[in-house]
Amino acid sequence: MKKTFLLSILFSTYISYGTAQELENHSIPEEKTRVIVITDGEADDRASMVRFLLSTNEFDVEGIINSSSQFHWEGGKGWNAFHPVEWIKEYIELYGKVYHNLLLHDKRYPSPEYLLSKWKVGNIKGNGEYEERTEGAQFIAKTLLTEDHDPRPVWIQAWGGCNTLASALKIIQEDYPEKMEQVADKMRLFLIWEQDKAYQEYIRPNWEHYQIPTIISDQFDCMAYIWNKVLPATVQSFFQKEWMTQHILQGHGALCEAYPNKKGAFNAEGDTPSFLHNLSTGLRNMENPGYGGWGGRYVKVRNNVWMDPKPSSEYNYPTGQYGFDNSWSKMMEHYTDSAQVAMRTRYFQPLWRWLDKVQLDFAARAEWCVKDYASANHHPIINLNLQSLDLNAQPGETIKLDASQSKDPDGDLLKVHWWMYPEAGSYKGNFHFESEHPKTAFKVPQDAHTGETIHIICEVSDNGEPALTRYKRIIITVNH
Ligand SMILES: [Ca+2]
Ligand SMILES: [Ca+2]
Repeated sequence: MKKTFLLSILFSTYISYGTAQELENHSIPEEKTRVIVITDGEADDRASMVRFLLSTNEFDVEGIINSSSQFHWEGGKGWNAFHPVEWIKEYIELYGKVYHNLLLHDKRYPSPEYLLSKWKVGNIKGNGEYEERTEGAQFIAKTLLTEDHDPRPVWIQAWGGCNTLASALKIIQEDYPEKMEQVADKMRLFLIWEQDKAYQEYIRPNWEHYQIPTIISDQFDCMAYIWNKVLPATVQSFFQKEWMTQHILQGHGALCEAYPNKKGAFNAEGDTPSFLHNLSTGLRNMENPGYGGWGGRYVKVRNNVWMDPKPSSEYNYPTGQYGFDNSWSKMMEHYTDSAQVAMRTRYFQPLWRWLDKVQLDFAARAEWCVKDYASANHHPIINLNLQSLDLNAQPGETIKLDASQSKDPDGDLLKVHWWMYPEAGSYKGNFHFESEHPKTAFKVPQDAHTGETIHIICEVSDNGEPALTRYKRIIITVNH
């Protein structure tokens, strides 16, 4: 974060910075996302938990619940073995060892005692078992039934099976049928595949008609065990041994040292996209799974259920359970033909396009475990010239865009990158927009039709180490 004259010449497109005093009126947003994690405790869940705990300054954690999955259950043998439930407690205790240092960087980090109070054991005794009223299921039910007048939804992330969630919803249906609609209004679901039969067997027939926003992800898989087969080489460098060892594993305190890795390299974090979706990056993806963000981009396939955009027209959405056995990712995993590999790379792009920034964000949080505020990096704060991020404009109209008043809490130099995200909007004309200037202008394409939307991303990165990025998304609706 040293700012030298030379640096400001080298980074001629960087803009000037604000001091910490100037930033008092630009403090980090207080509103956090309410989340419940349901995990089957696989090694990659334990890796995800390290990153999750380091991200809890942005969440109100309403539950961390052990569950089984089709892969792991209590009593399962070999690959199906179940990791003892106490691993969650152990990771929270490791978080406790770095908690006071994390507070130096964001006072919103929850105490380890608070997190432990949210840890409960759900349905773990079998693959897809959801009849038992376990403590974890009852805890989820109670959280969803509580009338706390909090308008924020509760995002439920299934890192494992849906059985504990199914059990919770069944309790609600049996004991409080009159509350089902109200509970459904409060819920958002992010499923990492359907990792057991419980979604199809119970949740879909009883709850899907309430139009609960539900993402069933397959593109997560590029962050799981196949990352070194399917990610582009430039992105892979952020997952290889050299990078991971330097930025996460060594010298970053007890929690990062316990990160399950593969001989110093990234192993897998298949479940991580479910909470990347809940980070307040500024991408507004929580408003609509079709907008795209750090947790990927999805399309609506039925009711309010969202799945991955098709790799090609030859792929069809599943009618039943979607998971390991019929996953598109698994079909494409072993492609070697160059056209097929290119298709696979495009398929995963909604997720990997952000992953360099995602890894740098992780690295900064790892530094927060051991460094004081002045020695570490913190996210820039984007200030735009606009009253609203939702604009109406006519074809040919010019919209002035200005991010030059953006600030950085560390006084870092900032670099602005504006770009149009065609897949996120409904305008499908052949039009490209990109700019590296803090002040620029966007001219609405002449062939845009009334009602079509155009998404413009303002991406601001600092020159701290590791560099951090935040975003704003402007959505233009075309009118005449
Ligand atoms: Ca898992
Ligand atoms: Ca910074």
